[in-house]
Amino acid sequence: MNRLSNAALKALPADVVVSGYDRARVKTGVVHLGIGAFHRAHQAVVFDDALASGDLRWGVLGASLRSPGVRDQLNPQDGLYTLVVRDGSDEHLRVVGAGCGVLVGPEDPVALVAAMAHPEVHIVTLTVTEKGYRLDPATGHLLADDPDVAADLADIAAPRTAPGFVVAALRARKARGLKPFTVISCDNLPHNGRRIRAGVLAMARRIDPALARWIETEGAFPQTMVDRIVPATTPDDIAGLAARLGVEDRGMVKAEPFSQWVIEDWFAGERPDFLSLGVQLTHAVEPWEDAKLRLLNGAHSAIAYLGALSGHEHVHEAVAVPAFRAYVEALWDEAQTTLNPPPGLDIPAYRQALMGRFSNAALMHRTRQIAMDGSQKLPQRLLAAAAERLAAGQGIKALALGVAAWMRWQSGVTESGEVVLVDDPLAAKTAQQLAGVDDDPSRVLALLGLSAVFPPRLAGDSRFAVAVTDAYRSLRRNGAVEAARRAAE
Ligand code: CS2
Repeated sequence: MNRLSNAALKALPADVVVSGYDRARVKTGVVHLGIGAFHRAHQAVVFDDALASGDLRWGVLGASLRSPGVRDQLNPQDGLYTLVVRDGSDEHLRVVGAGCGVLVGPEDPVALVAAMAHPEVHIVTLTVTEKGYRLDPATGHLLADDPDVAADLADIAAPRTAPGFVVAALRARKARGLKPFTVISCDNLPHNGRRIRAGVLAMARRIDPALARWIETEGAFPQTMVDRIVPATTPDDIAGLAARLGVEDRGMVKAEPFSQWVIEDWFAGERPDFLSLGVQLTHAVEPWEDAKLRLLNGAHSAIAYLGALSGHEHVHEAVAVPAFRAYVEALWDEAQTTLNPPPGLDIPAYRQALMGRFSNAALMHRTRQIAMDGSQKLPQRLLAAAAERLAAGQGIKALALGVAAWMRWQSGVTESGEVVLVDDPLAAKTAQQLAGVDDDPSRVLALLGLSAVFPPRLAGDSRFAVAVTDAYRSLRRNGAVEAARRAAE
């Protein structure tokens, strides 16, 4: 079967939305580092809307910093892919044309740096995950002993890391008398802008202090809050879409209708008219980040571990279980007391909308997908709220069960005895902590010793240890569903 391409657009079914702008006239104004499904279903759609509004400066050159997979999906398709928006029985198809090609960093780092240093590029967006920032989680300092960071410091002309590419490209821009681009981190992390800025400045200082000073004064690294549920594409999704389109699209992404992007109003140069594109600009992103991470993502992670342990494969199936639904509400009751909601965010309405989003049966969002990389997710999703509640003398029954469910998942066995992969950068470390430790309180204690996950102050708080141990015991004795029911009482 032919692949999706410019030539194939004319023959697509009439109900597939294709933007009408002239792709041949689009300029590359954005370079995106880490071109996964989330970027394609979120930021790229906003840039596609900017192009469709007639401002042709915002084409996106994608870059993979690791493997050529996405390049091989998109380049043979002229950069085109379909966004499949699903809600219950509704399906809406749109071909996104903002992509101007994909480069693979490790194959030709010099070409990627040159593309980022082009005068028409004004924005560099990133989704490189927590690990991609190369910062020590405990200190926030650049990981100087990371071999890729060391290689970048030795030869910044051919970088390997995300901060390395930003430094190399900003260095080339400074040498050419250009302004810096704005660096917009779109990773689902608190203070994402500050993190990338810290890594970039630390690296630049080691390479050229004058460059670091220029970045410090001229550069812009806004914080952002990003939100859209984008489950991994499956081979069935690709086959189903091919039957609908009459051509094969290996780069498709599927998502829910909801999408939100809040960006700190801090830019170094040109940008699209974000406000008219539905993007919120603000001077205070943190209240948005906290609300999203602690309500949406906190519940997502807790339900992912509880659901996966008890054999619920998808999020919508898990939240259909009355005990899990009640538990999510109890978790939100706890988490919401730690929030300072931004103007315009109505928490009860937000909670109701979230439950609706989790219940979207057409997304088939796997609990095991969300369970991945838990060591990197727990701190901002569950632990920060738990620490704040304890400091205020409040209980943490529901939050503690979420933490205990993550701990229980680290054993790599579900309640029915199925052996599962613990897909996490710290998996070897957690396995080592648990080796030969049999009784429940000792297993909890062993995991609380992981300082990359649990801040020592929280791990050393006996109220926290007791609450998590009780929840862990309840999970082991009663199973996830009954433990959730009790935690919601
Ligand atoms: C999910 C997120 O996989 C996960 O960890 O919780 O990807 C979630 O779907 C998004 O943050 C929603 O914006």
